Amino acid sequence: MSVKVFQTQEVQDLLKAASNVEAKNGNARFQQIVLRLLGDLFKAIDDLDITPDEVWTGINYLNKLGQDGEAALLAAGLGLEKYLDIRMDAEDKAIGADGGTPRTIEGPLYVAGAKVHDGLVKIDINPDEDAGPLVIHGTVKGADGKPVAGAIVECWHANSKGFYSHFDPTGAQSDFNLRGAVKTGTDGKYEFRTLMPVGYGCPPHGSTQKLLNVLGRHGNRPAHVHFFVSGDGHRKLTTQFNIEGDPLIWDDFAYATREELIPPVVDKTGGASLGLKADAYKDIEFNFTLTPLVQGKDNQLVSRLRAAATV
Ligand code: MBD
Ligand code: FE
Repeated sequence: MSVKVFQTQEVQDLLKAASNVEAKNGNARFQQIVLRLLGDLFKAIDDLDITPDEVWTGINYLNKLGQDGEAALLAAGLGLEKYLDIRMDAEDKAIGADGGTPRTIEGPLYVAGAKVHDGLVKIDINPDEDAGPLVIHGTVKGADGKPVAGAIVECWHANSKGFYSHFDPTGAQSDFNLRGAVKTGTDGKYEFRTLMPVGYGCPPHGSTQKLLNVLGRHGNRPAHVHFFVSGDGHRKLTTQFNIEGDPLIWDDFAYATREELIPPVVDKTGGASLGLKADAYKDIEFNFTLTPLVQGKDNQLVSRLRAAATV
């Protein structure tokens, strides 16, 4: 179709009516956003001459995406979650709130409710033949470089199949396997004794992978470990590190890799005395630098639906 209708009065009136922007009732912010997003969609349909068949393909896709419970996974895969980070980074820079450990996306697989241990916890509950022992440790510091006492470090990661507990399609993992939380003492130190993760892959027959296939993209992440780090007077940090040497390190389908978040992996011995499953183990030291509250507030706290469980 070569005709364009977007700018017509009829279509502009339709957008105003559908979003109800001129009404006294309803949520004004919501109306504004719906007007804009719906308008952008209408305009794209006009500009690109998106056919009715294509529109219905999209509508049906959304139904399937929700059925699969993959909307947040798709948000990561389409770079939307990364985009929110880019915006927060820019805001931090503009107000001088930068300088801490870089943030990177949370992803959709956090589970709230892990028991908080003092300083150190072993988080591998289930045996995993294909995973070797890994110790992750470091210090939580403030912007002044001093240790933060009473900081909470939460960590979660995948097993040797790339599956996370609570979301494992094989049902093989116990609740909170490879998930944990520790509270730092006056030295600011934390430690997780665990097993080496492998990168995650999107469910091969899910809606996210289906869309990625059409785009000619893969749906895999390099091996990584997620963290939330919080402490009194500091903003809560959401970050991850990648496991050095993973071939996908700069080819993450969720775009979470950052130069500063690839710590060295060091070979060590003495694991037996630490209660690890082998004497030889991998050691990763990763220190966190938190940033202070902005005018007394945590301006980077993100509210989103999260899974939760009890221990
Ligand atoms: C993950 O483990 C993850 O971290 C992200 C961002 C998306 C899917 C799975
Ligand atoms: Fe992850």
